Amino acid sequence: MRDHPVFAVVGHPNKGKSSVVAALTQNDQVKISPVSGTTRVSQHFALKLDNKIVFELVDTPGFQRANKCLAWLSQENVTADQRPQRVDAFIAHFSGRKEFIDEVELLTPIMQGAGIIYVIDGSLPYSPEYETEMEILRWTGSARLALINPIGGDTYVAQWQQALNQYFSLVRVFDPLHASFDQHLQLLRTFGQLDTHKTAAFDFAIEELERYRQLKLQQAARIIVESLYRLITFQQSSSRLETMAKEKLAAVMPDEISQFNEKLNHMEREGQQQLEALFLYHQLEADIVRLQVHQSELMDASHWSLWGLEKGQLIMVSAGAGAAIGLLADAGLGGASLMTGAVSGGVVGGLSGWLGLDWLKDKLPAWLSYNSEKHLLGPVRDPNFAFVILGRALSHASAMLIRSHADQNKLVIDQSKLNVMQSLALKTQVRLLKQFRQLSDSGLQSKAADKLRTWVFQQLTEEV
Ligand SMILES: Nc1nc2c(ncn2[C@@H]2O[C@H](COP(=O)(O)OP(=O)(O)OP(=O)(O)O)[C@@H](O)[C@H]2O)c(=O)[nH]1
Ligand SMILES: [Mg+2]
Repeated sequence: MRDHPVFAVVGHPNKGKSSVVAALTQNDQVKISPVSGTTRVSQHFALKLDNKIVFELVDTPGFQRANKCLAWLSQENVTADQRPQRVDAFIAHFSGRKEFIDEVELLTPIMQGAGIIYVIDGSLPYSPEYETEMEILRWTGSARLALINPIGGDTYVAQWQQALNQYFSLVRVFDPLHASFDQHLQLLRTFGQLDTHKTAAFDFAIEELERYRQLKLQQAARIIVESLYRLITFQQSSSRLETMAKEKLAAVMPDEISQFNEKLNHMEREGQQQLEALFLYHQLEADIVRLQVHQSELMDASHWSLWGLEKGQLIMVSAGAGAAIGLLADAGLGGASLMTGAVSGGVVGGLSGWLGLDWLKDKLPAWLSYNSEKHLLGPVRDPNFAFVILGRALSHASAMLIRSHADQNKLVIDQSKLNVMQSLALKTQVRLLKQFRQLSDSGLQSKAADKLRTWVFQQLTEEV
């Protein structure tokens, strides 16, 4: 005997039934498509906490022959108390036959004890053809909730409410693609009202879901800071650089840089995927511009300003941190070690130009001799790099946090999020800058790492 509630999500074809199932059970593997008649058989999806099922939703095919079905049910004159048996007789009679294949599929879970969630589209006008479906559902005698899905807007919501109230004890508006986490919880509370034996169990489950959400956000902050650490400390050693004659290094550098970029992107994607798995996304395609550290300018200028801080801002931040000289030296070293053996006039021009200081040029010979002995590329010491990485991570995370599991599109990073690091208060930027440096020096066990995790957690909490 199961001790969790089960609800069958039913309705007309193509009204977002599967979308409701995907959103509420946080399962991106429910089949959803604009093609009517996508769901052909009933399929159970469970929401689990700690491997324990909280509730189950049954995704069902839409009604195809509601009129004929009701006509069959009404052939015999039965009193209201006998109607559920009549529905059972319908299932028994047509089971295994082609004639009412969809109706049999969708009515079976209901007659096995599932509550009913009836989904309609609130952007289309109400019409009496739905009365047949609602009447059949009434015949089952099961507890019934109607969900108005405002697929293309809420123009007809009020009209629908009037009609639905006559057939359903509870009527709610729920948009499976855009509902917030709180709206999910509210709806679950309504499920609890539908099944009065389970109200307390649902209230408990809702508390647990909220607690889990917090734990997951903390875990997300850990993943983001860990990924940040790996990226800002990443070094690529190259035997090729060791063995190759100095004169020939210039020829292999583009290839080395491109490998370096490959690895950076790979590491970043790994962090994103850990986060996606944490929030139960299994097949997310993220549309996010690639990280690119260039040989000539360290990084494409447009990407820099998109993800991190503007040039001017960074110089201000460095000065504010009281670390201007140290940072510039670091940036210089980073630039040189990245370009080991292949420093051209362009690089120096780009770097010192970017930092706005010509005196860097004078230091060049010293870095060269120092770094060319290390045969290493990276880590990218440029202080803006950490801002870029964290800005990207937060953008990815928040886009995912507000996403619905019913969403079929690529994960799109909201343009306004791109400037997340630029729009922080100068004080915060300065503090972060210090923490990035400490993180890269002292690692993930450091106080700075803790503080960064707390800050990232706060940012994520504000998103949801
Ligand atoms: N814009 C928008 N589109 C939605 C919403 N809900 C569902 N859709 C889209 O409507 C189409 C049908 O959604 P499904 O969830 O597959 O509908 P269904 O009722 O399960 O359809 P069948 O299985 O074919 O009966 C899909 O393209 C969804 O992305 C919504 O709230 N807003
Ligand atoms: Mg479907």
